[in-house]
Order: sequence, then C-alpha cells, then structure tokens
Amino acid sequence: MNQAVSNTSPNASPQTIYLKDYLPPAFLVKKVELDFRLEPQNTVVTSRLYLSRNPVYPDPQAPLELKGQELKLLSIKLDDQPLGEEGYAIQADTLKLAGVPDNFVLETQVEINPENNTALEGLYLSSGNFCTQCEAEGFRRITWYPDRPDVLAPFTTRIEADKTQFPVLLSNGNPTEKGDLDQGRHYVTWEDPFPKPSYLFALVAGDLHAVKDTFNTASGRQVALEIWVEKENLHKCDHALASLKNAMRWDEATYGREYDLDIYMIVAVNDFNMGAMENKGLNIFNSACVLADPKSETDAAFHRVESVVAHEYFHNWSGNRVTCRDWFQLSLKEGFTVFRDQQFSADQHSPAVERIQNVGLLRTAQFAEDASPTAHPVRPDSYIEINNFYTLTVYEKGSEIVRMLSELLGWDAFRKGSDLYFERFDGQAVTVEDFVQCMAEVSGLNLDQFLLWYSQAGTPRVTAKGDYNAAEKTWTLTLKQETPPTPGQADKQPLLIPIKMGLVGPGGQPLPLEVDGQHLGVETVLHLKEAEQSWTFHHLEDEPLPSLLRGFSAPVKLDYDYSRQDLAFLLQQDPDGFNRWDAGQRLALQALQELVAAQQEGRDLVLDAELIASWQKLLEGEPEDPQMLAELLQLPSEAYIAEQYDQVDIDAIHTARDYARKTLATALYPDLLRLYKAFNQQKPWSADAKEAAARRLKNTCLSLLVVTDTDEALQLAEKQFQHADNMTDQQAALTCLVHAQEANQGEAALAQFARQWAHDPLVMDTWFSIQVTRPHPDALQRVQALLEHPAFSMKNPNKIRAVLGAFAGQNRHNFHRRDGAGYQLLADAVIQLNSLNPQIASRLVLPLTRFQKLDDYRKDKMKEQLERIHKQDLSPDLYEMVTKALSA
Ligand code: B3K
Ligand code: ZN
Repeated sequence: MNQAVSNTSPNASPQTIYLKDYLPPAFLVKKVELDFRLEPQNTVVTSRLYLSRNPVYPDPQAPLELKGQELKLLSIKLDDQPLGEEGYAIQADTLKLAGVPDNFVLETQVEINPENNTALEGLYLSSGNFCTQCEAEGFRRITWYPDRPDVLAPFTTRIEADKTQFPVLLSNGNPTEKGDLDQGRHYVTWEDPFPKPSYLFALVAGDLHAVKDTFNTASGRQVALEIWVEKENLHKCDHALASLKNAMRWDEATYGREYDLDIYMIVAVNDFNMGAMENKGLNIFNSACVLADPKSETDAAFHRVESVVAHEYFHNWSGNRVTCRDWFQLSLKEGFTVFRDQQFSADQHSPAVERIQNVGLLRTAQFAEDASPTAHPVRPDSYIEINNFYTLTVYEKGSEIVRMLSELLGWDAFRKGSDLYFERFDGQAVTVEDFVQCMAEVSGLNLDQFLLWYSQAGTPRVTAKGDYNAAEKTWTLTLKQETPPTPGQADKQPLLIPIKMGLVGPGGQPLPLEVDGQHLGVETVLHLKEAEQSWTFHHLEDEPLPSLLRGFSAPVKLDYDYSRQDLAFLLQQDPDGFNRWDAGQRLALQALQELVAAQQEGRDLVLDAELIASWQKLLEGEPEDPQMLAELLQLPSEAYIAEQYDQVDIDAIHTARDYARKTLATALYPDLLRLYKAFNQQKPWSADAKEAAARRLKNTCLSLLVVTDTDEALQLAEKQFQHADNMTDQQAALTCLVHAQEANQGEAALAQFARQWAHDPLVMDTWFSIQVTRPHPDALQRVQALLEHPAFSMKNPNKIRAVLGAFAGQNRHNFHRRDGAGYQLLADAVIQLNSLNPQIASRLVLPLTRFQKLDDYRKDKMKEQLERIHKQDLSPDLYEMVTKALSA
C-alpha cells in the first residue's frame, strides 16, 4: 500500500514543451478497463491497461511512463502481481516502470477527491453531480495513464454509486450492463468500441432527467438522442435537440459524414470552464450553451446554443474519428470544426450577417492577440501549459486558414480533400501537414507556401493601390504584403493570400474582369504570393472602384485609400453584403478617428456629415433586410477603434464614440422612432428568423433612441421592459434603462428583474453583466458590490465571466481608469483564482497583458499589477502568461 500523492501543488518549476521534440509513444494501449466507485470525497478508480511496446519507438528498452496528478496511489499490479515501492518510481507527475515486458497488463488503484476539485479539470462535482473534463490533460487527474492524444484505445467503464443520490450513470459508448448492488448502490457498464484518446473520456453521475428523441441516419440506422439536465431545466432542451438533428443532417448532406454510435448524449452542467466538450458519444456542456427558452434566453443565446451544439457534434469526425497527433496540432481539429460550424450557421441564417459577426470577433479580439505578448502561430512551437492555447488564434484564425483553403480550391475540390482526409486518417492521430497534403493532392495546387499560415504569427498588412490609365483603359492593382514581427519571430516570409475582389462601375454595376486576355467574370480570387504583385485589368471605360477582400477572404488588414464618397457609395452599392458593411465600418472609423484627433488638438467635435447622410439613406423607406440593417447601424466598438492606433487614447475613443452615437441618434430620431414602431409588432414571440430579425432591428433602434435621453425614448424602453414576453426584448429594454444617463428607472427595473429571475442562474448572469458594463463613472464600485452579492461565486466560471470578464472586456474606459483601480480589482481576482481555478485565472489575466499601446502612466499601473501577480506562487497556467507579458 502506498500513500504517495502525485505532484499537485502550484508550481514546481514549469517545463516548456517543444514541437520539435515530438516522439511517438513508447507504449500503446490495446484496451482500457476502468472501474469507478463514486464518493464525493474519496472516489476509488481502478484501471486495467493492456499495454504493448510501440514497434516504431526508437528505444526498445524504454521504460513505461504514465502521467498522474493529485492521485493517491492505493495499489499497483503488473500482470496481477502487486508491485512494491522498489518496482516503480514517481517523480512529479510521472510514474515510471523500468524493465517491463513487451506486452502486459498494468492495474492501478487510486483515490481522488472530486469535491475538492475546484479547477474543474478531471472528475469534479457540479451542483452535486459528478462530471468530467479531460481535454487537454485532465484524464491524468483521474488515473495514471499515457495521457497524450496519439494513444488511442477502446474503453470499458464500470460506474458504481449510491442509487438515490446518483440514479443516472453515464459514460462513452453504449451501455452493456446494469444492476443493483447492496447498501442502496447500483452500477452501469459502458463500452466504447471506437479507439479514442484519453482526452475524449467522459463520465457523468447524478440526479438528471432527459429529453429524448431519435435520428435516422442517411444509411438507415437509428440513433438515440438524449439531453440530460436538472429537472427544472427540462423545458429548456427543445432548441438544442432540434439544433442537434439539423447538424446531423447537415453534416451528412454537406460533408458526407454520418454518426457512428447508437446513442448521442448531451449533459448540461452549471460549472464549466468553457463552452462545451466533444467527448465521444457523451458531450458535456456549459448549461449556458445548451439551455434555451424564449422567456429566459435571448435570440443571441439561441444562436449560441445552435452553433455550439453543432460544433461539438461536428467534432465527431473532425477531432474524434481523426484526432491530433500532439497538442501543437490543436487547430487541426478546432480550426476545421469552427469553419464547419460557421458554414452550418451561414446555411441556417443569413450568410452575410454570419460573416460580419465572425469577422467582427476576429478583427477586434484575434488581431489584438496577434499584436500582443501572447501572440503565437496557429500551430505554436512551444508551450508551458496547453490550456493557454485554446485561443482565438487557434480557433478563429485557424478557421480562417481552412476557409482560405476552400476559397483557393473551390468547394468541390475542397470537399474531395475533406473526404480523402477522413478516409485516409480514420482512427488515427495526425498533423496539420496531413490535412493540407490531402487538399494539395486533390487540387494539384502547391500548398507549400500556404503552410506558413500555420507557423507564422501576426496579422499581415496588405496595402492596395489602384492606377487608372484613361488612354489605355486599364486599371492596375498593386498589392504589397508585410507581416509585423511577433515575440520570437522577427522576420516574416510572404504568405499565399487569397484576395477575392470585384470592380464596381459608376452606376454600381459589377464590371467584367479581364486580366492577361483571360475573362474572369465579375468576381475573382487573386493569389497574392509575393511581397509585391500587380494585376492589370483591361477594357475599362471609366475608372472603377475596387471592392477588395470580399467576404473577408483572408485574415489580414487591408489598406486602400478610399475617399469618404467612395465608402458611402460602396456602403449603398457593393454587391457583396460583407463589403457593404465593411465600407460602412471604414466610413465610421474615419469619422471617429477625426473626433479623437479633434479632442487631442483641442478642436470642437463635429461629426462627419457624410456619415450622417449615409445612415439617413439606410433608414429611408422599408428596409429590405432588417437584420442586415441592424448590422449596418452598429458603430465600430471601442476595442476595434483602438485597434487602429499604435498608441491608444482610451478616454478620447470613448468620448468620440459616445458623441457619434448621440449625434447620429439625434439627427435620425424621427426615422429611428418610425422603424422602432414599425418593427415593434405586438405579436407573441416566435422563433421565426424574420421575427428574430425584427427584434434585432427594433432593439438596435431603441438603444439609439435612448441615448438622446428624451422622456419619450425612456418611456418606450420602460414599456417594452414591462410588457416583453421574451428575454430578447426584456433584456434589451433593461440594458437601455440601466445604461441611460438618468439611472432612476434603471435601478427599479434591475430590482424587479432580480425578483423575477432569482431562481435562474443563467438569467442572473445577464443581470450581472448589464450592471458592470454601465458606462457610468461608478461602474467599478458596482463591480465591487456585485462580487459580494449572494448570487455571485468565485467557484462558478460563468459568474466570473459575467462580472469580471464583462467589466474588463466591455467597459473599457472604466476598466482603464487612470488611477489603476480597475487593474487592481482584476489582479485581486486573478490572485484568488490562481489556486482555485488556474485555467480561469489565466483567461482573466489577459486584459492585464495588453499594455503595449497604452500611455506610459497606465502602462506602469498595469505592469505594477502584473508584478504583484508574478510574486505569487503561480500555477503553470498563470506563470506562462505573466512571464510572457512581463518580458515583452
Ligand atoms: N475541445 C473543447 C475545448 C477544450 C478546452 C480545454 N481547456 C471544446 C471545443 O472546442 O469544442
Ligand atoms: Zn472545438
């Protein structure tokens, strides 16, 4: 009997892992048998691993090495022979067995404490139910194992627990046996025939209830679908279930991918570090990404549920059937799966609006990451803590890379490449090269240069210039590309960048494109490969207006010297929906930057008349596409405005945007009011896309109307708040009241809302966020007060995101208060979370690592807080982020 508890504590000197050091595993696992005796404080896990030497491993004498964390080892047996302490060695998180046979069975028994597990990694309790999170390296907190994605094995899992407390016992695969035991206990055995890496293991046990349905696959198999939730949430499952069925059908039709097991389960838990997890046959979801009811969830939440359900489902092929060789390849599954879920959403809704929203996130948050001390390639070269690399770069930029491949190849060839990839690598753990190679093979394209997108960090800047030759009737486009240096990568190579484009004539008509005698239709994809390259378009009677980077065909910053008139014209006329919106954003940015400059130079603020006139035009008559109009009526966020500068003037940006919104709202008041009334149909809620679009436009108008502070507008908001039959309208109205200058009605509405929704933790998250994002100067005090609120908990990631995440991310000028109190507040929370939940701490610290563009005063204040965090005994997660930031 051995009582050793494997390495746990934060932090024995953190080790850096390098991609270049990759070696295949020394041992393979042919089969895993797990047995869980579940108890909140002392669960006993017995594991039998059927091991064999990997013939391709270079050293045929290599010892077996297993990973483990926070495990109390009770016993260890090799081929059923107990091993004494001399038979193995445990150092930090590694258990080593030397001189083992080529084939053997290793049995270990360990004790773990799920109740104490506040990191929410491994096996833990959420609202009294057992659940697991194993990606990336959580399985080692459950049992000793070669916990790496290139070790795949079939799992058999027997779960035993108290029957009254834990009537439902779930794991991956199909249930094969169940029965009652003595002392009120019971058990269920699950078998997963598909070999999988340990990160896809899952277990759930608790007092849960299911909404059930079935799905018939294209080949005629019937799959049982089950969504498991706490009883009070049973009425919130319909939308997730419908989304799942849509996603299953879509993947069959679009990618020819069918589901493989007989059962597909989703479980909702309240305490979860991220959105959801694609465990084989048993997805575990943050309740915020699965529960949806119109009374308590907004249209945006419905959309999120649909897309996350689809994303996790799509992983069954892109991630589970074909997985990653090592964690450096994370984007192989995440980038591809994000691309697939974006395609799915585009097919369910408006493709242009979907694209606008995805690009909005990429351009504000991913571009900022790419310009920060934590910038990294889509496939990083090294890491200390892999959980730090579940980033916008790996996910969103990774998805853009796959999208570019689909643009370069065209859909038919791309689909062939995807088929080849799934067929060739089914059941294997592979690399980014394997994926790109399939795309090269089916298309005949040379994608060697393209691979640089995976290894080169930073956002490329493409500068475009047009030159019209009236005598020759030609127009020459010259594109230059440059990628700025990022930490550890000073020199950058030119990339292969697909630039989708068209030319617009004076009447808005698309012009035929002719280059080198080739007729390219009215839209083409230019392949920019060199640092500088030109194309000459022929037979152009008048100087054309270029519409470049349509649909945002590459994740780059594109500069072209458009005049305000050009932008106003493109905003109305560009045949590409995305580029219409983008022209509007460029026009607004010019106006906002002018307001920032005016403040810095002590001039009066005057909003560009071209912008006001353009918006006026958008509002004329009956809107053709209300959802698109709602997008066009959004000014660039403060974060995106900040992206345009090398040195950011926080307060001037806030004032500029605020002033622009007020001026626009005042100038356009009658039209906004007319539209609000036209779209505020007093009909009962419906999920219909048209109705959702009407709600979005109406609420966009309302939020503009209330910034004018008229009694009329505030009364409209108050009325909507009191009479709304759905959360979209209720929340929009509440936000208007709380964010308005006059706060009186806001306080009463908040109190009423809290009374109405105190029982629903997801709605209370909204209640928190609305308050901490108030633009008022007392926002910070509000945050401090809410941290003490009984509904707030530092142990619940959703609450941390709702209060601290929303404040730091969406209330920029208050977070960046000059006295540094915002930074201090965040640092206090980070320090507290360092020991409670390292993953969440490491996310929360991010805003404190973004000081590069701040003024020196704020920069110092921020660094002071980082230094303070650095002095703590840090988890590897925080250690990596904070040291990177401080050494930038
Ligand atoms: N694969 C998971 C994310 C796991 C995060 C681990 N820190 C969810 C997803 O991307 O689908
Ligand atoms: Zn994913």
